[in-house]
Amino acid sequence: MFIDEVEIWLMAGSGGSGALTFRTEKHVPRGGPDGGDGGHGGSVVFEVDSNLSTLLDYRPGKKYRAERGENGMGKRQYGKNGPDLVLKVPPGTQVFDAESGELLADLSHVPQKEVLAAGGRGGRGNVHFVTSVHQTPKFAEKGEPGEERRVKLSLKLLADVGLLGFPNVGKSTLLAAVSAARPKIADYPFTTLVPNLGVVPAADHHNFVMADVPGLIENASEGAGLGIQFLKHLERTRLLVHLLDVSGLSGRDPLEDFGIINRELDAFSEDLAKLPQIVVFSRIDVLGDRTGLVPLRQFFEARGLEVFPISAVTGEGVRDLILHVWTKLQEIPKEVPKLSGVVHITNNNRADDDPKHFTITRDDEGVLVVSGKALERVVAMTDMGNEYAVRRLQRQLERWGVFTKLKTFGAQEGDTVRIRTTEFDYVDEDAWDAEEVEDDEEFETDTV
Ligand SMILES: Nc1nc2c(ncn2[C@@H]2O[C@H](COP(=O)(O)OP(=O)(O)OP(=O)(O)O)[C@@H](O)[C@H]2O)c(=O)[nH]1
Ligand SMILES: [Mg+2]
Repeated sequence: MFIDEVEIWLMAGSGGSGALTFRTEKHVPRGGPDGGDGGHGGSVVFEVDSNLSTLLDYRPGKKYRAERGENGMGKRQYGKNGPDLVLKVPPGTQVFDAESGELLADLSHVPQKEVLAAGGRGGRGNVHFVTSVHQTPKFAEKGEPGEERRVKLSLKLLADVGLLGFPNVGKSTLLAAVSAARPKIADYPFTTLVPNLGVVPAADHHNFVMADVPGLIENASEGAGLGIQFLKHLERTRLLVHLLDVSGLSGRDPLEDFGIINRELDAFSEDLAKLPQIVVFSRIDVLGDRTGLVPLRQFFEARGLEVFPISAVTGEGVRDLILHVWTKLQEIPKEVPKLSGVVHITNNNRADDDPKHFTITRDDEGVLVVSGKALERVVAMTDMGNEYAVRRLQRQLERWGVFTKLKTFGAQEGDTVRIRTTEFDYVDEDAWDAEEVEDDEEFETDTV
């Protein structure tokens, strides 16, 4: 068993901005605000797909982005929501926060979907900001940024298919021919001493995992050869590919080999003996005359076993075998590895939703950095190019105690304050124009 791991970025879509528009009608000289809301950004969602066996489709370091929401429009029209980005993963995939190492999700069963990066809320259009005092709000909200996080996907790779056979029949050669695995291959028995796993590309971008284990001989279940210590690897597979050397090079009788190995499987475990088998005649390129294979094939087919003659060296018959294995695998249910069963998605930036919870630090350059999830979100949703929106933000920051706390922290007139990517100069609160505060009364009532 080995572990398939990859680190990727998840970037949810931001919400679309709310619209800043006013009604224009023939007989109404100055219509009221009618800016609609932006659409919500798409989330990044993981979905379990039982046809997958590996995480090979994920490119390390790649950013997987969901689309943003459309902007709102006039006449109170909503922007369209951005579609979710659905990422398919094999059952048994665990998702960890790459920074903290915290387990975010166990994706174990079908159907299962988990949101791992939430899309941003759409910004509200100016219709939402009408108050008794201000009938014509000249600003709208920007969309909320989508959540971004770096995650590590981890999958304990279990083999779907096990290669079975006497030593030297060509098991490792077959694995090397159909996967990127590079097991040792040589013309003597027991070349393979430990199991090798390879990922085999099959049809339609799907793949499966194949295990090559050391060869078996008579009395392996009693310890002969390398014994049966590796059979437990085969026991967890769903299908066995049983290689028989029909070239005559080994001097062994394929029928006898078949019987011996199956008796060893029986002796090892009932579960292993019960697994479906596909019979492969290997090293057929060596045979000049193949008529001898006809009765042999009939023998197996009469027992309901399918036979595939191959040469892993020339490639003859190999693709047919792989496609057949893939078809078979789809008929055999996959047992899902037992995971911890916890599913705790801690994403939501809505979890810590109180803008009064923030911290202040001074960075190396003397900049006062105000951090707090909800607070930063409000700043991100403020259109800094719009003086009305900026004034509203000032009022909000004051209400949440940002300026008071900055003062307590030792902020001096002219200090740079940073919230998220927005910077402004600190102005002593007491110097504020009382009139302006009054003018902004409308904002006292609106909630975030
Ligand atoms: N001509 C021919 N030779 C093959 C073919 N497949 C394997 N061989 C040769 O057979 C020998 C044994 O191949 P391996 O793949 O190491 O056999 P194995 O079953 O993995 O053997 P162990 O690891 O010892 O159990 C090597 O010399 C291979 O080159 C084939 O299709 N045709
Ligand atoms: Mg080998």
